[in-house]
Amino acid sequence: MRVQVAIIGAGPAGLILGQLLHKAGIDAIILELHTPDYVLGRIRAGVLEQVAVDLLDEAGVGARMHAEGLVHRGIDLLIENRRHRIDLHGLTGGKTVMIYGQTELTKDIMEARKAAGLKTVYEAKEVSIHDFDTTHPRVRYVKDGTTHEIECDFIAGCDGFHGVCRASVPRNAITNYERVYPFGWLGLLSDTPPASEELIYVKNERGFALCSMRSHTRSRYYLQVPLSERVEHWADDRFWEELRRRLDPQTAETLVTGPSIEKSIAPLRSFVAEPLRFGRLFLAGDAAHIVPPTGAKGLNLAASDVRYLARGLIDFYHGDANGIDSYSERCLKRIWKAERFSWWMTMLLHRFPDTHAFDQKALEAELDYVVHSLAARTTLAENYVGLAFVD
Ligand code: RFL
Ligand code: PHB
Repeated sequence: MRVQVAIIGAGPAGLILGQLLHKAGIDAIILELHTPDYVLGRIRAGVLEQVAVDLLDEAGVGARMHAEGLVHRGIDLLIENRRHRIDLHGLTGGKTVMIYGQTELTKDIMEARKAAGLKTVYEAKEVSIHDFDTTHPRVRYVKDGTTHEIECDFIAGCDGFHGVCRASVPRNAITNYERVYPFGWLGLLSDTPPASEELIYVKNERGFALCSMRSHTRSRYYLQVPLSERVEHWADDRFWEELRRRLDPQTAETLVTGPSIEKSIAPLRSFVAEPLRFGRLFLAGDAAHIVPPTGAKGLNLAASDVRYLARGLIDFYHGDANGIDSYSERCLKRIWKAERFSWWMTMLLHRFPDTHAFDQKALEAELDYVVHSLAARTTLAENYVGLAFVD
């Protein structure tokens, strides 16, 4: 088989890229290791920046998001039992974020692909990529015991942090920057009304917590836990009790609890691979970088990477290679700003096991500064809603 672009991975990066290329008349195939149900079963992101919302509109898959998503104009920081609102809308000249689950977004794009008859191979095993240092790359995979080969012009590595694409690049051609944090997030999803109208980011001496949501009837909560914790040790009652202890009395009092639909622990990590292009192979999304979820940037960065990549590929097929030549550099500028913000939010709001007494005091001062300074709140808001594209 021959296609113009072979996309590896049907997460948000691969699916959005597939849709943008389809709109431009570029022939692409998506190869995904897992089944559609497995992909849809992963409960992940919930917050979309305005630029991601715009991109989904551009890709023609924004209708249900606008109908069912929740537009949020602010977030709360809960520090020492006091809630401080960050007025995202007021501080950014009218920008907002959209609450819409990654699961729903993924479902919308999967359905759009199906309706348009686009090629997706689920349960594509043993994917391997070849000759991407030439103009004739190839991709091989096994489906139902049979080996298949695809010839293409480009390979888009959208296969997440543990994928095969980044791992196929010669070690001396890539530099990895990494920071691992000494804790994880224990997440719980439940069909209960959210604790508050807007998200609450909680700084507490027992550890960080986050009250988020998927709709007016479905909540998502997170607790900072040590890396040694196991999800089996967290019965729902224990989770709710610990969450209440990290909340202010009023929020704890009105918190509606119920059985969990999903519960999982995710470790926190910051990671960037440089560069993002190796001949005819491009890395995008979690395949190229990871942010701790505190800044809600992972999915949004995946969207902004594929925005650059789709534009670059479209220009290439119109005779202009500038976009793909500058892909890595332009993406990395935006990636590092989101990495910085996510790292900063993480440092500010979590409890670190061995913080030096001086650093602890300095962090407390910084937090006080953030909630009381208009300049600091404006900086937080500008980054949270997503930095504008410079081009
Ligand atoms: P994905 O979603 O990991 O998709 C990669 C796909 O590639 C497939 N794959 C392969 N396919 C073929 N062959 C192989 N060898 C393959 N290896 C892997 C995988 O099965 C998968 O389907 O990466 P992508 O598309 O780059 O998307 C990235 C986002 O999923 C991720 O950044 C976000 O979920 C991060 N994130 C958040 N981001 C936000 O913008 N806002 C949020 O509020 C937010 N909250 C979160 C999050 C991530 C979390 N976890 C669990 C890490 C909250 C959490 C708890
Ligand atoms: C979520 O709803 O899953 C979520 C929201 C905000 C974050 C991280 C995760 O910063």
